[in-house]
Amino acid sequence: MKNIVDKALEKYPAKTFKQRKKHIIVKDSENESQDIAANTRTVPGIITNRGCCYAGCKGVVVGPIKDMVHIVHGPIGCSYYAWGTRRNKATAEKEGDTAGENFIEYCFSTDMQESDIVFGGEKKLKLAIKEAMELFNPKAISISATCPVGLIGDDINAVAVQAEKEYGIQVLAFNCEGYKGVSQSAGHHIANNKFIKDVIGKGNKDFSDKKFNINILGEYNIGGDAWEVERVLNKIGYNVIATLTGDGSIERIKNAHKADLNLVQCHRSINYIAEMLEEKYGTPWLKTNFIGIDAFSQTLRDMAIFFDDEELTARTEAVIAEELEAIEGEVEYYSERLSGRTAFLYVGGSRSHHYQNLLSTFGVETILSGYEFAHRDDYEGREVIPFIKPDADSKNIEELKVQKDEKNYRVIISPEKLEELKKVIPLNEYKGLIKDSPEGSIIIDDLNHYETETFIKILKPDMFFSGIKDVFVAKKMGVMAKQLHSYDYSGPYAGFRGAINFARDTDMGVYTPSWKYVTAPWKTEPMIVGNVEEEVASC
Ligand code: CFM
Ligand code: HCA
Repeated sequence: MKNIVDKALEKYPAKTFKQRKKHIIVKDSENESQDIAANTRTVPGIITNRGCCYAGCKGVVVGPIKDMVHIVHGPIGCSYYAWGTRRNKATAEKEGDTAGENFIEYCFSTDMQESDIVFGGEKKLKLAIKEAMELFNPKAISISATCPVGLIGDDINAVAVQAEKEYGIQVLAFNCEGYKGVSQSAGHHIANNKFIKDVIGKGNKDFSDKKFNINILGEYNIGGDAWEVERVLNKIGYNVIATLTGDGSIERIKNAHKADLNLVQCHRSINYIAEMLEEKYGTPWLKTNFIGIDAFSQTLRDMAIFFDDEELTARTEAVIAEELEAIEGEVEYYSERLSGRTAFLYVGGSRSHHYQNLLSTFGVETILSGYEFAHRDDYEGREVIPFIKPDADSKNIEELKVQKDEKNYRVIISPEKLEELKKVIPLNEYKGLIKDSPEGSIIIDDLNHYETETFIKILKPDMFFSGIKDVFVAKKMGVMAKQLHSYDYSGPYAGFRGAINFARDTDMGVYTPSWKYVTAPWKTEPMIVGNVEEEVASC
């Protein structure tokens, strides 16, 4: 009897079967060396859910910075796609050099036409910068390159240097052409390198009157998540210097080297910055999870352990107790209605891990989880980093080497104490998705539409959490489906209150009477794979 994975892939040609099999594992804790193939190019012809390098750079990391004008140099479609869909929210800063400035709702594009592709688009880019300056007078501008820009060789860096001289502002040029690298993750890396080189460290704000200075890295304020996390952190007594990059401010990011601790939420998109900040400025980083009641409480306790301050620890416990008390009744109500159900989680590079805790709070078990573009360390933990072979990204993206900044480097905690702390909290450490996943659950890299359908037919989950490109497939199969990238129109889902928003939305999805009007294909057509009960029993 074939196992579930072999059965699901059996319609593939032999070569594709072999390739895809390496990207799928069934969690088995008896087997300590479960490895997975990741960060490789998608098999041509397969309908992947991945995005491109430009999406990772402009759409994900750079775009949420509110007090900059982000100009996309390329055809209008690239700008339009990245306009507002990600739901990264922002409000203008109340003080500082960019107070009152928020350009997040706008979509700036050079709108390249065929003639620009033939004769070059630099003139149009210069004109776009001039127009942006006249209309908005921003303190900083970003330029993101799309595919044709790289192909025709427009020099966006030269245009940026010239504009800096002309207008006396900072202009950051990102060579994040969509085709570069494997996926969005290449774009994260390009964006991060530039922040380290040209932004962080440029600020000189003094935080010596503040205690517990932190940065939040890899949190993009989708549906207001960062706001909900900050609400709780502020209540405990933390001072957030900068968030990268949700509700982000270029002025704040310039001062990010002043923090005592960096919190790393999305390891995939930001681990480079965390590592480089430690090398350059001595700031340790802590792996956090703001999603899920237990996970968030644990993160708050880990932070208190790091700072080792009696008052802060007491305040942490008091705030956790207060927040839990406020949601107690709803947790109980939704747990009763949702528990015992099963879910598929399929998102970009970190949520499929983070959301497992939130689902389990309400008694929902994750039976399949996958990432679009994570790297092996996101699955297997950071200890595999030295063994990861060079990939397509390595050829295209600069591997930045940073050095100690003698002027700004600080020993925040003695090396001995740091080693002690590493034994109790995840300092500079990420153990990855596999170790935390339920036994027997399926873990998939770069899940595609064909596999989505097949695994739904075999495992029949009660819920499917994913992105816009595949939720409808699941819905038409009669499975409740919800977008976990943009949260559809809802959120925040982070923190204590966010957990209840998530449960309420999921509950609505599960109990809506509309399911009565959908007939799952397996009720009317023969199964494309064998007998479900038999398959599940044999695994
Ligand atoms: Fe990190 Fe993200 Fe994600 Fe991501 Fe994304 Fe996103 Fe995502 Mo969409 S940075 S890896 S590139 S948590 S945009 S906010 S939801 S795929 S799981
Ligand atoms: C991106 C952005 C995206 C897309 C989501 C989706 C997001 O990768 O370009 O496919 O529904 O979160 O908005 O991941």
